[in-house]
Amino acid sequence: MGILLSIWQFFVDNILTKPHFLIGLIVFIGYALLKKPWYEALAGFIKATVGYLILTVGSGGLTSNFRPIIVGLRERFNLSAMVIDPYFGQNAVQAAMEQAGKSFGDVMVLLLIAYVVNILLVRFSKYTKMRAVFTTGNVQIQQSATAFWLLFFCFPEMGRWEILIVMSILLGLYWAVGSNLTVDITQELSEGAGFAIAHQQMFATFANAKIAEKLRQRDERKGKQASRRLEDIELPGWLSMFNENMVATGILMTLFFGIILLLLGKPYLVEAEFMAATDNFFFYILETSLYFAVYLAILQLGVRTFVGELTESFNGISQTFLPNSVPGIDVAATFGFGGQNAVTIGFISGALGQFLAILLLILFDSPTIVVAGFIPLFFDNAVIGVFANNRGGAKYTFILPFINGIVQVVGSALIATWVGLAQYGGYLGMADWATVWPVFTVIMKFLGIIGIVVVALILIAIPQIQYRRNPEGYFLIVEDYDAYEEQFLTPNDEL
Ligand code: ASC
Repeated sequence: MGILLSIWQFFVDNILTKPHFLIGLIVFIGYALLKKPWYEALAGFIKATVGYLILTVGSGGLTSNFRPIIVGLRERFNLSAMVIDPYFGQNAVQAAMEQAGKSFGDVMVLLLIAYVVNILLVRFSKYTKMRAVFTTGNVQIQQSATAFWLLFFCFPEMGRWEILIVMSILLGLYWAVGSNLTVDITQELSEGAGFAIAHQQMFATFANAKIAEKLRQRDERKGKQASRRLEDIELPGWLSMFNENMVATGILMTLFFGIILLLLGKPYLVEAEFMAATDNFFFYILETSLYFAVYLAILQLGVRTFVGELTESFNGISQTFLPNSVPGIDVAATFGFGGQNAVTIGFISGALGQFLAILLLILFDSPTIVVAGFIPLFFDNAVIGVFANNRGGAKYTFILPFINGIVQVVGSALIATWVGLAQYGGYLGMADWATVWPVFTVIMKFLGIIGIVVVALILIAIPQIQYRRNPEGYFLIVEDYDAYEEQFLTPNDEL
């Protein structure tokens, strides 16, 4: 047992929680199963790993550059507030567990069992109807931490093994069901690139994609001219510069971060070592803001580098071990598809929604004040923007992320206050953790053990309902996208 656990620990530390190696390994195995020569499998491994690392440089660059700026608002204005951000959330759970005298050492065991549950559910997709394997280990750890605390809050008396078993089942189900929810919309967005989303806003993304679609259909029924997608709108005159993603991002971010940086003020920025006293404030703002466009371009290059490899090689896995399945990968991969300006607009609309909600919390004297965190602000709202635009058109790219921004703040404030995490300064804050998980927590807190069964049954039922809506197309969309498109997508699905 000891040796097995050490091997597992090695695998978790070096591969499972490093999605670039996991995706590289999946590509290598996929090509090997397709009986490709070893050098092609090796080349695939390298391209996939490098591509994924490029994506990480992009998303990591965005995070490390812009997170301190957003969180700076808290320090600058001396707010004693809770930051909604996955890393702050994880630290808060760890601090809370220490205080409660609980050790979080079991998280690796939990990850193992939940991972196996996830794979088994997809292995038996014929019965479970779950078609996507979650591969984004970095967020799985954050989610395990928060879920652990939520469960501990509902069942403080539960023993170690019981907690581990219940959580593995619930988390394994959440990963498989959530990722499966995004299969169809992601396949349609990427025109069959063969992946789904495995992240922290899968339910929210699905819900917003469907809402956008329904609202567009309603507009059409009312005889209104349907709103076109951003990429199909040719802006006239000087506005035409916004047609180009890099220019649009550069200008919008300079305005957005310009305001925030002005609010922070040069003295604070110098004191907090963001800029040198000798730097010119205007050029500092311009350069900092333009870096947003730089990292976005890097991120999109990364997506282009690895997605093709993954699409092709995963056939090897879906023809053998995991029939009818696709890999669930980081949400940032969707930013390489659809209208590129949707990413930027989704982010800004979401930010406006969050800021409004935070203002309301302050005005209404909420016991918990929230500070926006960059990761929920950007990754959640950008993806909602991308799908709202893809399925509903330009109008909803502005509206839906704005609403989501409000939901993220209010949902996080409510749940974190209730379960006692707010006082530790952070909460995960991503859309599913401000909506779906709080609902699960309420169900379990009030129904006890029966609540666990209810949550599990809800999760198990979701893919069954999806399947029943289109039994012929359900697996076809992952097996053979072209055939699916021909059979099920009418020209009406084009905006
Ligand atoms: C998260 C998280 C990250 C980012 C990254 C986005 O939730 O913890 O580091 O989003 O996965 O690409």
